[in-house]
Amino acid sequence: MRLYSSPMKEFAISERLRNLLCRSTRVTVLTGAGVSAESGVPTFRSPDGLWAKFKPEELATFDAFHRNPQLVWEWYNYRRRLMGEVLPNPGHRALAEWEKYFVDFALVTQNVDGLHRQAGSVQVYELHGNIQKNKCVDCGKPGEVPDVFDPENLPCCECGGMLRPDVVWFGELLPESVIEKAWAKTEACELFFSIGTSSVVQPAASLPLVAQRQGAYMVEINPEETPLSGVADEVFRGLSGDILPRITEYFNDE
Ligand code: BJW
Ligand code: ZN
Repeated sequence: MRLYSSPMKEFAISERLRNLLCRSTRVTVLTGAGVSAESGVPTFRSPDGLWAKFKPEELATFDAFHRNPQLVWEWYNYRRRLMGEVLPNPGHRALAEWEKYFVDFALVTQNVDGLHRQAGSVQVYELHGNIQKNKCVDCGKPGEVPDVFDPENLPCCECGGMLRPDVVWFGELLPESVIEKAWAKTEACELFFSIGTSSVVQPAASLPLVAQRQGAYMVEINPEETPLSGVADEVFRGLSGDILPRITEYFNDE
């Protein structure tokens, strides 16, 4: 495994990756919260991340919502407002460029913030949903919630069921068609990047290993070591907003 750290005076990538960037057609990228960190969106598991202040079992499970929907709605409204105010960073913008460059490019994200689309990415597989959307707990239909939150009057669907944020909580299945397509793009790719994720939440954490098992060259970008680091074919130890635009400079622009 090759390891590069950043910031560095001379940015270097392996000959193998340089060649793959020029001749690969099928490239799949998995992103996590770290990609949005430079936009000001808190990550989950960093020392100052969300799970250092809030308990996932009180906020990110269906049981938690069932027990205390007001609390869960307040937390999501707070994060919606925050995510509504931030902008894509150079990492998001670089990945939007990658989609135009590679013939068959898939961007699989665990992020619910919508920043990849905002940066111009089109083919985005949102594994854990989208925080700006809602769905009914009974019929599953999408629904709108009022701008002003009234804790005494929680938002409901036309069928009478409660509305909830359209995100995937612990213990819930990922949207079937999304994970199926993401899995297929992972199995078929020649080059796979795992970027800004702690690689602990399943089934997303399996994707880089699936790609590698199918013969893809697997690259990690993360300032910290993760369970993936030891098995990745190449690791860039740095910030995605710094590393991704530098990798783009190696694309064949003939
Ligand atoms: C930078 C950076 C910069 C910083 N540049 N990098 C036991 C064993 C195995 C599995 C399980 C188990 N018990 C239960 C499970 C299943 C569970 C799971 O995996 N749990 C593990 C935690 C143990 N998974 C599920 O429940 C999933 N469903 C499922 O498996 O269904 C089948 C099933 C059902 C029932 C039982 C068992 C199986 C669903 C998972 C849903 C995850 N939902 C959340 C919340 C989404 C909504 C919301 O936002 O509110 O998704 S949790 C949270 O974690 C969020 C994220 O998408 C997800 C992943 O986090 P991510 O993106 O990796 O962020 P961080 O913070 O962890 O890491 C950030 C990284 O960035 C760090 O490494 C930094 O170093 C780095 N970084 N700045 C680049 N500038
Ligand atoms: Zn309904």
